[in-house]
Amino acid sequence: MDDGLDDAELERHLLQRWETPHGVWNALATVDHKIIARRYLVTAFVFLILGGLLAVAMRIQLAQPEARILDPDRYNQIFTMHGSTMMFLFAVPVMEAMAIYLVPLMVGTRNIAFPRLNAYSYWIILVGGLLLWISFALDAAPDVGWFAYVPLSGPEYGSGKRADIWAQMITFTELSALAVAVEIVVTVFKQRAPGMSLDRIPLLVWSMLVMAFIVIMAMPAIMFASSTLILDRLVETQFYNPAAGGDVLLWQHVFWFFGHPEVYIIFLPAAGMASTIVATFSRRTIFGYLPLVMAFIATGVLAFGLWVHHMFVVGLPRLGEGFFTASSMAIAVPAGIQIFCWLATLWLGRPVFATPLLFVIGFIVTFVIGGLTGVMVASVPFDTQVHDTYFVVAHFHYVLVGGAVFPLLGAIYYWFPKMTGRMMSERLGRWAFGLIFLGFNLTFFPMHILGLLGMPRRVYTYQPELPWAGLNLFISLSALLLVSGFVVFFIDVLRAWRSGEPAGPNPWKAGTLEWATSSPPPAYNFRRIPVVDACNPLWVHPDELAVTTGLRVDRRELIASSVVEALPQARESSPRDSIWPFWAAIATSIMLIGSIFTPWAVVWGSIPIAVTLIGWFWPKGTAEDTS
Ligand code: HEM
Ligand SMILES: [Cu+2]
Repeated sequence: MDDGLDDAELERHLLQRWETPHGVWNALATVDHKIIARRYLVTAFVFLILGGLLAVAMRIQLAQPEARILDPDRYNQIFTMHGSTMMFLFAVPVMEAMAIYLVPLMVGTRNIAFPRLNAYSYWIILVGGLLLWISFALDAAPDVGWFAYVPLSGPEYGSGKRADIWAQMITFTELSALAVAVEIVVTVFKQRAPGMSLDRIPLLVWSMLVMAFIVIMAMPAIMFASSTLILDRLVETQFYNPAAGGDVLLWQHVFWFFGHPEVYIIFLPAAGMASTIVATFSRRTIFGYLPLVMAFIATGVLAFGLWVHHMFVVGLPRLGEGFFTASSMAIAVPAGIQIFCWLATLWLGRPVFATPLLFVIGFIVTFVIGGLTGVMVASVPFDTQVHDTYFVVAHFHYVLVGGAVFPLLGAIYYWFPKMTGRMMSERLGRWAFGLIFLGFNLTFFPMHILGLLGMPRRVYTYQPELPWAGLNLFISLSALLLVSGFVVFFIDVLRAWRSGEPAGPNPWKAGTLEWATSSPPPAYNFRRIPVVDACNPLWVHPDELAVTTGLRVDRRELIASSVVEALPQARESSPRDSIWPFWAAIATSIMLIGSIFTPWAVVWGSIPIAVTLIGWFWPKGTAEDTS
């Protein structure tokens, strides 16, 4: 028990239980949520860089009419790789990574729920990303767009193994996302520090919780889509073949039933980050905590009622058009509530315009523009006009980059000191923000005009007679400005990681629990689990938080608490490190990659998976197993 121990002794015991020892083997076996989240973050940012380089390649090709730098086939692969990488290997995983790092700290617990599943989920997404990028290196990357419409991706037109690789990459990412979502839900519902009742949960945690529920509801649809696609291609099922009673529109329905909520999987965590940063730098509690939580939940529910707006040009019944236009516009209501609450918080507070807040303000501006064009394309006649043009490319980059990348960069500036113990530079941060904000708008705003001038998306070149050349050159030059902003950001990250100013536990004087422990936090997160009596416990008790005692120190243990009131219910053991999730991920990967080539891989490949799962769950007689 930890009751009688003084701080130093307690720390020694806890480290012995929780710390990941040195060595490659131990690194592969670790289940520490912070280490796994760091891996996720680094991996996701590597994919952002790779996806960004592809964007640069497209912009070089499009800078002039009739350029011959990329041939049409390469260009098809590149825009598919760019979209798929950004959506599946950067945006979703990066939000999951932030959840894996921050949620356990913000709710005041020692590790995430199901930590071995967490380790497994990382290896799975890593292999999925490698699969996609190795196929690109071999000139066999998917070329069917990030939504892989049939029949283009079906057995008749999709050549080679390209579409299969896309479909199986999707399987990897959805598997890992589902695993993380379950971990988040259980961590938030069952592992909150005593006293953190539902109305005291930090807003970021709320947003991650809603995100996790969206993942759980949306991913099965894309799982169905990618699996049936590969079945059609590999064993000649006829899901998408109208001649045999299949239906091509079925693909669009199941894809977008996932694809639209996907946008909110990315946006809601970003809204949580914005809420946190706005409150901290306004030096006051957030204005409208309850409306914000309600808006998050409403967004999560409405997200499932508007997928058909991606399909307006397939010819819908009049009633369907009206319904999906109305539901698409309705989502602007919770978005408006959020923006109102953030502005009110800034207005009523004493805002300090540090880099994280600058990124959030950039986010609000950009996201509002993206929302306005969103309301425009929600109208069927307008959408029919601009469908598949650069207007749409402009719209979704405003919501994706404005709505997710900007707040994410703000969040990195904000939580970097917690993760590494070092501060990033305010001066470089301002430069990065200025260049990225300006570069982004100069790059993407003119795309609206190009779209209205009729330039279609996904074309590898265009004729000089068309009135598009000047704008395209301008856009490509502006993209360089945007890229230079990212370069400044990454330089600052690397510089700060090695030699930034030491941060101390709470450099921003923030109010939530992750700032109640050292930076970076120790392996066990908190010496003693804090007791919470407010939304921002560190603002109410700046000197010392009340803590619980009574957890064992001779094994990994944490507090399980009730869902609503967070009353402590039980001492729960938390799994120790294990190499088996790694082997299970390797076995799963062999099965999934094998099934691109032969259906028998599913049969034979399930045997090694079963073996690794037996190893994973076999009782080892440790204290954690027997409690
Ligand atoms: C960093 C600067 C970026 C630039 C310069 C850029 C540029 C482009 C361009 C030019 C296209 C259209 C290609 C075409 O239709 O021929 C495109 C498509 C796309 N981009 Fe980006 N992009 C950037 C960042 C992002 C980010 C951060 C995301 C997501 C989080 C993203 C998601 C997409 C998607 C989903 C597509 C559609 C791909 C498809 O048509 O299948 N982009 N991008
Ligand atoms: Cu949508």
